[in-house]
Amino acid sequence: MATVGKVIKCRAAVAWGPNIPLVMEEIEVAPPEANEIRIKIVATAVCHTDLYFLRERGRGEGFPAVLGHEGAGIVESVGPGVTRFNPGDTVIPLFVSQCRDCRFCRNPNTNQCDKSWPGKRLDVSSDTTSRLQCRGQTLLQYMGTSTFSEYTVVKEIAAAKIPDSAPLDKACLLGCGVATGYGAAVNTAKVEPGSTCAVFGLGGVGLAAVMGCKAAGASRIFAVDINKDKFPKAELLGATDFVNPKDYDKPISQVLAEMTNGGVDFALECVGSVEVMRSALESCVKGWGVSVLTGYNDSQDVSARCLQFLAGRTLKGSLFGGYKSVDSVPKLVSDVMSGKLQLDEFVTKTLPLDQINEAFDLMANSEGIRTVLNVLAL
Ligand code: CXF
Ligand code: ZN
Repeated sequence: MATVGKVIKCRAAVAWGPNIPLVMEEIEVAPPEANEIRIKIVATAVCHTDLYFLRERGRGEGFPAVLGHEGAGIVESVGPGVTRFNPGDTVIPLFVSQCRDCRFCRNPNTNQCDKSWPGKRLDVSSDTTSRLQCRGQTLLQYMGTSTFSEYTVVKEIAAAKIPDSAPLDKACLLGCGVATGYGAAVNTAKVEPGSTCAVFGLGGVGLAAVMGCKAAGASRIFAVDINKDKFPKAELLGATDFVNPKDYDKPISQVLAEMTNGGVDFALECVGSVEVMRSALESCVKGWGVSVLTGYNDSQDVSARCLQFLAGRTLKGSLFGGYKSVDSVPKLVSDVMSGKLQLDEFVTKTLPLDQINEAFDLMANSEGIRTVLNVLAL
């Protein structure tokens, strides 16, 4: 390849600061350094965390940056020491890495790789360096992935190799939303056959959680959302009951308790609201109810009465659906290719990368589930 070892000039959507639209810019992408790979992005989608970081977080740090963490593409070149990839491989960049070597990778019960982009900060790749530059400034590599660009560089431990024949315009959703929700149900909650579940929030993560509850054999899946227009898709993916908190003048936990003889076995919070996290916990049945939060908010604390826990409820968190990323994403892709996992319903709009601000507006207005951006670099 003519570009190997050279700086690539390409187009990317740059976030120059909070609460201002992204700007399509020409950026420079340096060659991959040791144990890194440079990827030509083919498709990428906007996740709510991108929107949260840009518009809702309310702090000025972490800019300029290239956002984006639901992407898929082709390896353009590899840095020294790379053993897992060759140029031409089809890959999904991963914001949770899997080095296979650290204490956490060696433990079968967690996916919290110690070499991962640190969960504490949303603004930098894990070693705080960046291969992206624009107008003489370094662009932070958001979540270590920066997929809103024609080219990006990631660590080799932060990419999953997938079949060349995978449909990248859908498989990119496995980089976050679908894996997060589906895995929260099957891996973290460990939903049981015949159980009752409630899924709070019917965006991409929530719908995937509904799919996970169904796949795990739940007998009743309550879909909870303040927007009733979200219910038909939830039904299509397996929800059996629909609850709009706006229709009731009592806490939704009480409504669910009355509908389920005391509360659901499993509750999944897929909104990122601390109030909803508390409701989800309180909606679980005493004795054994498990509540899993997938949403994110770094400015407010989650609170709950001690008695909720003393009565036998458990509150858990799930990052990337608890999946050991490098090992699991190829399996999820093969589930998509065999028809076991349905992604079509999640893609509600397709746009070129340069219309990315429209995709952010759609997400902000809760219109549709995922906008997939086609990245059309030569
Ligand atoms: C995020 C939530 C905030 C931490 C990183 C992962 N989940 C999905 O976008
Ligand atoms: Zn995400």
